[in-house]
Amino acid sequence: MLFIRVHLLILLAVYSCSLCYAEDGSKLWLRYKKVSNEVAKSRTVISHSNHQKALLAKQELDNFWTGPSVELKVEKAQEKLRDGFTIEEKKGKIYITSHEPIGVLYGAYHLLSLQQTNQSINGIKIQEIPSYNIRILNHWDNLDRTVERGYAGYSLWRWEELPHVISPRYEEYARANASIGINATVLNNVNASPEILSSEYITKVKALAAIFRKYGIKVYLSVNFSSPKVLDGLVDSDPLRPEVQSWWKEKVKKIYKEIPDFGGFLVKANSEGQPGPQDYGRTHADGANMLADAIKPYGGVIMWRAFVYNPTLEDRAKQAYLEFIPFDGKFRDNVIIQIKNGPIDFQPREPFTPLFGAMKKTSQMVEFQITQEYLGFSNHLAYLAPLFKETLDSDTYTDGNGATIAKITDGTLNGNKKSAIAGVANIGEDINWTGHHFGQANWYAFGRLAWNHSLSSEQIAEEWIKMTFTDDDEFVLPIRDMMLDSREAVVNYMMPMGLHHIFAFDHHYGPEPWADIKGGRSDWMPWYYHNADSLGLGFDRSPAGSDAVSQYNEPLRSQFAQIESCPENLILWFHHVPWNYKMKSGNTMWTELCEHYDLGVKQARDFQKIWDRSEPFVDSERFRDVQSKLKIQSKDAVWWKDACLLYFQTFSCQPIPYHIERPIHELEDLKKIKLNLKHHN
Ligand code: BDP
Repeated sequence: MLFIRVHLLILLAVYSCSLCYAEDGSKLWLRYKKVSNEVAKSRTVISHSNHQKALLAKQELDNFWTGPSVELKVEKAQEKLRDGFTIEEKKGKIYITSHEPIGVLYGAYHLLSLQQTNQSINGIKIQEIPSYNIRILNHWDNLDRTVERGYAGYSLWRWEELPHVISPRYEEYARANASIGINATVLNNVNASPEILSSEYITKVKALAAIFRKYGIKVYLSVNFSSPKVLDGLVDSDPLRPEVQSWWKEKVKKIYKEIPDFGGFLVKANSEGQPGPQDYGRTHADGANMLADAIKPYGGVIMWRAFVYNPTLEDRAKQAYLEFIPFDGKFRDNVIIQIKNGPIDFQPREPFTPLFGAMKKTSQMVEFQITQEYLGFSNHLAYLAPLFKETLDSDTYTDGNGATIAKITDGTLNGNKKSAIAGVANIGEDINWTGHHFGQANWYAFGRLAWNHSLSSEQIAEEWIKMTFTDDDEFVLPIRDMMLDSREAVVNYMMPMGLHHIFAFDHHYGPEPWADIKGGRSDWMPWYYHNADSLGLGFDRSPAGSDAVSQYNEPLRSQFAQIESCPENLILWFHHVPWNYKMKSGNTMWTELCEHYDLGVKQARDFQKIWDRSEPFVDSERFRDVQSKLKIQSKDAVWWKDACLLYFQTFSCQPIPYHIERPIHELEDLKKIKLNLKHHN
């Protein structure tokens, strides 16, 4: 008996130790340590509000805050703070104040992040008001738990067990989001199954909403425009037919009965084979407004996506603009048009979508892709804050200078009642949530920028590194610089100088600039985008070509239209550039292209060196995980470089300059690579 007990004790000790020390990434940036009894006794945390969220804030501070006493207040008079907060230190005490209970929770997490990043709170006096009202993740999760463009395992939502079994990860997910201010989530894929609106699924959604509510997160759903027809056998789903309108009204009523704070719908209509109002000769405005009217009485929002294009003769990059501009001012005030950052599709680099700023009487929001569909899945380290910022800081020149996308979408310029920003999530069931440990940084960065779009990529990276690993400068600084370089490295070894969409067909992993699938849509073929021929490379979008440049305001229009003034990092996006065109560096376009690919490979190898050098600062589990991913990234970078240079060389007919690393692959071998990766939708 005694033997068994001792044995059990040892087992327990080993188990609990491994729990305290296991660094598997499951804790994300929330690696707070529980305070000792002594610390807990040395200070008080008082909440003047009994609201559940304020009490949750108190609980988090009780558990983890090691500083002086704190008082939490929710004050009616502080309306301008909205769900933001102030933190003030006066005479050795800290006061966190908000207008909303959730603001107090945000304030508590902010305070804890100051502690985790070792910042002084003496005399602190800060005020934080979020840039956007709705800070939303879009999950592309299917009801069978596969995740479209997801690279971190199956969906977190265990639909088959809901509503009866509640995974502890639902609350962990909500807490992580709340800690960075994310306050909304779309649970299911934009390629939506009508089933999500069935009573059975609404009950499941209700169970998730109940958990998320504690953390201030509202639930939204993607809806299939044909739901009335498919779910309930209506003859069609024509938005102008009264039966269809009543169907949606009833559906919305049922949802709100179960989930009174339901957020609204996200809709992908008439795009990539999804149904929509155009199936009945109606317009995007007809469709969006019909849903908006149904949901309006409950305060709900319709996020209507502008990602629409068809295989027509018109340049795909121009289509969203052409489709939506005629409806400017025709959308209800609870419709927000959700626009991808670039006019094609989440490429490593695109210019911004010209629709931003062009629709002056319509609320607009940006959609970023956090999941790395086009940036090496969860195998490549690519810190995306610089990509997000590049878009947000772009000046659209609508009505003069300073009309950045940040200001257009946050309501500063057009007084949107509800401003929003969306990120397609990279989260799955993997123990570390995002597949690659550094993928967590992109979830974090999206949340931080949604909260405050003026934060710098550097600052966000530093915060994240300190919270996720260690605050030792010897680690923080090189890792921060590696992160800051990483997106550009991916651009270099995949698609420099404005090249785009030369990925392997369908799954989008690896290069396939030569792909030409018989019977496939031309606008899904790489040649449509790179246009390589004996004269040069790139898509002519100047007035002599597709004239996509005309969708931009001056001075951008002329700047992009003239090859001499076009930014060189987008030159192949806007121009068909001769192989021997003289670049600003003095190189020919061909040599410059070779140098970019070569640089990308070198950068990926440098990341390996930086990481290996940092071994003493990282737990072995995460060290090895990242190390092995960086090996894949370096190999892939060489694969990309060889594939693209050898293929484009068949058109340029020029040697690869001698200062460039020699290819180690044969083009014919690379062409044979067919990865068996499934793309689920
Ligand atoms: C593309 C993806 C596709 C998505 C689509 C979308 O390849 O899987 O369904 O975007 O955003 O990037 O609707």
